[in-house]
Amino acid sequence: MTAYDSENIFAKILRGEIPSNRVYEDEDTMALMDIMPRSDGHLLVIPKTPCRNMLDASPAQLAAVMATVQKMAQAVKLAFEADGVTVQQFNEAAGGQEVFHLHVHVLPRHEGVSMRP
Ligand code: DGP
Repeated sequence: MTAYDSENIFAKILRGEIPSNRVYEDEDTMALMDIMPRSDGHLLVIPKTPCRNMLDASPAQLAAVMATVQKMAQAVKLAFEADGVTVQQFNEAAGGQEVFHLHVHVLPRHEGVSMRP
């Protein structure tokens, strides 16, 4: 298992070293807008504690993150009058992961509108 690197972007955001557009926060998780949105309202949910991805997450981290994902999916569906919501999550470079702090993408979707690349 690859070690957690505390210099990743989301760790810096959690430490307040770089700015972010936070839309939700609780004791265990935070949600922020994605800087490269693939749909309007595209946001990310992250745990506040160190975790590289789903492969090294604890059951408690996963439970907290997924509870927030559900809240955010319900919220963006309403806020963006979406027809549906895509939830995505990538693990390791070969699995499409670019930032190595666990995060789940929440993307509001509209009928007939493709996600941007
Ligand atoms: P991935 O690891 O493949 O799930 O992609 C990382 C995502 O994180 C990508 O959608 C862009 C987003 N992202 C990268 N840097 C930042 C940043 O500094 N702030 C925010 N809010 N999002 C970022």
